[in-house]
Amino acid sequence: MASLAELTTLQNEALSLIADADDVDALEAARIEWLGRKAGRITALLRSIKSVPADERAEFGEAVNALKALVTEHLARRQSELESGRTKRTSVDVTMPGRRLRLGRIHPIARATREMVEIFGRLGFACVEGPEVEDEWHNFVGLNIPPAHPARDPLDNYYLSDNVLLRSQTSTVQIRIMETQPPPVRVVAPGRVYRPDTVDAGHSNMFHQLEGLWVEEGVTFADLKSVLTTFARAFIGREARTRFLPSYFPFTEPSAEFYFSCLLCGGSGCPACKRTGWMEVGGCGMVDPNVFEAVGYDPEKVTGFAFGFGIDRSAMLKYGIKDIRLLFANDVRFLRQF
Ligand code: 2U9
Repeated sequence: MASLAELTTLQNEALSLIADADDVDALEAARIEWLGRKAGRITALLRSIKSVPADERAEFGEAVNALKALVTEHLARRQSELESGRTKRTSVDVTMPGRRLRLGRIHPIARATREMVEIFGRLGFACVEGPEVEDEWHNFVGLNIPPAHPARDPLDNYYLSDNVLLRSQTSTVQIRIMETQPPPVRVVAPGRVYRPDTVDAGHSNMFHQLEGLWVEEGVTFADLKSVLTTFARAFIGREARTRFLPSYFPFTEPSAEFYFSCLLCGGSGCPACKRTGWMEVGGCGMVDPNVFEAVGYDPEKVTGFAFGFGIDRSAMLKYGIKDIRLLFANDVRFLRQF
């Protein structure tokens, strides 16, 4: 006769065998081993009850029957687990729609830049890039910006050390191009620039510029107007118009500010253009002869025009973005809209 302690050991053995059965055949084998009618181990215990001494029989019989009930219950539970597992595996609904993939989006700045570069590409401009950490020569001296000029004020620039700063304009790239290759040159230089402005809805201390340069024999201000007007029509729409007002920059002479007819009202006047019908886009002009001298071009032989504007502002106008900080907040709820 098995003792009550032995019954507990048997119970553990039976239950772990059932739990380990990982298919219905293994489970059936476990059932036969423990509850088989002829040679089941619990069946044998049940048969042995009648030969237990009368004073222990009731307790022993109760324990064996409890063991049988427990093992039966575990067998049934494991059986249904295995069956439902099998059902899951075989019931793939091939007609269900696939899980939606979240595609990434092109950032509005990148999208505007690509579009601009593509338009200038059609006009024969190559796209060039240069370093964001620059020296004073490329950021100022080569561009005819003298030492005392307010643009060089240390408080208006991010100086990293004497003579080294984060570029405040992408003109540095055109200077580098002219230093390394002879005319003709027809390039646009998009990229990040840095100025310690106080950040608000319209200003960021890092923003994006696109500057263009065309240097060749016989290039005139008429070519400048033609290129920027063609660009405006491609970027805004066929009906776009341009306007040029006299201005001053150290690196161009003569210089102008250029305006596009308002993107939102088309020129009739609205709050966005302060009812003028025009939006100031950027600056431009004929490259100053001093700039040509600085890079070793002959100002008697070649002429050229240059222009520059903010990509961020153009993207904000085009896509209706009211706060420049949204462009740099990396918030997917905002970025997903583009
Ligand atoms: C070289 C020579 C001249 C590029 C130019 C501007 C005028 C200009 C600003 C407008 C708004 C930049 O985004 S902004 O802050 N740009 O006003 N840029 S002419 O002139 C050059 C460039 C390169 C070698």
